[in-house]
Amino acid sequence: MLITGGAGFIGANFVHQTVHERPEVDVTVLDALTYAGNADSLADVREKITFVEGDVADAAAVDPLVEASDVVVHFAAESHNDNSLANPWPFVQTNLIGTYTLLESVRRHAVRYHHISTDEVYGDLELDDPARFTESTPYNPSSPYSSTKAGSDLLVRAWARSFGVEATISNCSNNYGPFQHVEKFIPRQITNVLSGVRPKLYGQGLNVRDWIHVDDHNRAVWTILEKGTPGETYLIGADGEENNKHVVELILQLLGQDADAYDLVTDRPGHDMRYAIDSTRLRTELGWEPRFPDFRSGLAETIAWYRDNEAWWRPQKDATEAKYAAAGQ
Ligand code: NAD
Ligand code: TDX
Repeated sequence: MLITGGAGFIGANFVHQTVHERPEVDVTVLDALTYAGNADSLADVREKITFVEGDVADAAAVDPLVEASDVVVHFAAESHNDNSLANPWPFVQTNLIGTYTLLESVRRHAVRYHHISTDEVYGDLELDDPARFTESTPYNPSSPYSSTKAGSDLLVRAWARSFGVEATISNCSNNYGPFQHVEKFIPRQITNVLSGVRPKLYGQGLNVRDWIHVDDHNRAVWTILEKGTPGETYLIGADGEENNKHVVELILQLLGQDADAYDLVTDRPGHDMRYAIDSTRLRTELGWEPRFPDFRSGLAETIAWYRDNEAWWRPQKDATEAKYAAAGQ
């Protein structure tokens, strides 16, 4: 199995899960180790996998690795919306050209491909809209990040239909858990509080995200690999809708602080209001169920991980906060 982006947040958790629960799988990770990739995230499985430092958009690096694999799971991406607003180019390069490069290679070698994507391709919902995203919701992305992810999904659909590439796609909601970069909402606020700094909420904090534990996402990916139908798309979500203000209040409470000890800061331009996933298809057709349905206890476990692993996140923290400070966030 070739896992791209295996030194990032979700990819590293997928590598751990695979090594621990499926020791028969021979894992190779391809990762460019951008600012978001961290080889330390793989330290305790390093001897059980092959690690290759390289770019998914580099056909010469990709092709022999794909040729040697039975299946490719493609996590590698530029993943942060705020960065995509400051400089969209790496998003076009990695998310579009990188996916194109992998697709051409899996086509050439007839290798099974799974594409990791996001619910953000569907745009956003109003707070009072009872609708949730399904596999048939039209694409309507808002940001450079989500538009390049949407474009990459469409490349996969076209390569499956036109060239018969054996590909599946999953679109998942917001993940939380260990090894997530401190630029992202939940780790940023946890590590702020652990550093004696007040959490920062964009706008009024009313935007809603549909949270899922990263291990539940990754078990769903394995379910799709084993039981999914090539050419199909599956939405992954665990009914975890929460507004940002409530998440910050919960983090403060769990860390023994006053629930209102946060700051409101400049909003994200074009900020999507609400995401919500209807994962009925994955549950009924493939039999997947989340193992972390309780957000509060999953969050408490995640807080404990950041408390216990300061050596992992501390080196990223100052540079990340300097970027936010320059943007008034
Ligand atoms: P991340 O930013 O933590 O990790 C991305 C990884 O990809 C890093 O290790 C980085 O070094 C690597 N990478 C970046 N550019 C590369 C390139 N050109 N070549 C090789 N490697 C490269 O991201 P994440 O949060 O783990 O997201 C992983 C995937 O899941 C992405 O495709 C993302 O769109 C998708 N996704 C994320 C979420 C979420 O909540 N984080 C939700 C749904 C879907
Ligand atoms: O400091 C902050 N304050 C704040 O209020 C940060 C960093 C974020 N926010 C808000 C913005 C969003 O409403 O919190 C919410 C979550 O923000 P992010 O962690 O940046 O995630 P989001 O933009 O929702 O995108 C995430 O989920 C879908 C991932 O980063 C994507 O890769 C994934 O596709």
